[in-house]
Amino acid sequence: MMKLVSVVLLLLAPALTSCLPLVLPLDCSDIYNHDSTRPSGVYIIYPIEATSAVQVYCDMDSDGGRWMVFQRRMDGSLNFYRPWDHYKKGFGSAAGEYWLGLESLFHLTLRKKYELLVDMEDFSGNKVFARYSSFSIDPESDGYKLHVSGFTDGGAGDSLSHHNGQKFSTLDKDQDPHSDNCARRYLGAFWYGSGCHTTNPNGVYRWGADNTIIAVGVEWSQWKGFNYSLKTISMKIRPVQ
Ligand SMILES: [Ca+2]
Repeated sequence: MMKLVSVVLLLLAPALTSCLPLVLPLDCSDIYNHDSTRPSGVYIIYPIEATSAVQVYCDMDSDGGRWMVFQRRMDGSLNFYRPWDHYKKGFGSAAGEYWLGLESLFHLTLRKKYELLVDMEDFSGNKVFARYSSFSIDPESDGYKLHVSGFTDGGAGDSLSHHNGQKFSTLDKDQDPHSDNCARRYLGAFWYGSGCHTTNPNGVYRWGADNTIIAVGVEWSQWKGFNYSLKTISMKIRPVQ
């Protein structure tokens, strides 16, 4: 009997799978390409496989849209000083502050070539950006090492190239080449380098200029220095066309 059931299921398998929607969006670009009138907002994507549904914020406005936000600070409502497991799996809400997760990022950049846009704003309403024509990360077995290149200046200057080639570090997993634990020293989590950081987007949310503790804020040093914590910053990727 079991054998018969197995055979019947086997014969039915192609018919069953053809009933499922075949194209699950991998990223915001897939959503845009399916319907270019979709506005910026929260969407469900499937970065790893059909069971990997996750909410993300899609920026359909900046420079042609299609951007998938993987990191966003905007109001200080969420604590970003978190351990490895949180940065691996992701945390927060796509409607507000969040981190998508390193495992999803790895799978995405494995499947497509991506570019990176970093948008930021200070507390005076000034907005700038930095753009990189190539962005990818390695698997966890290689420490989710960052590969970023092809800088274009949108007024922010280049604070990310220092981090190229570095592994990701958190308060409980020091993979940075500095003798100290950069995540603990600067109260964040990032691809810290030999000098720890030139940008600390997952640092402590502070309201603008604050030099009480050096370089622990949400900083992009080439624009505002090490003692100015930004009002907003978001890191977003889209496939290179
Ligand atoms: Ca270290």
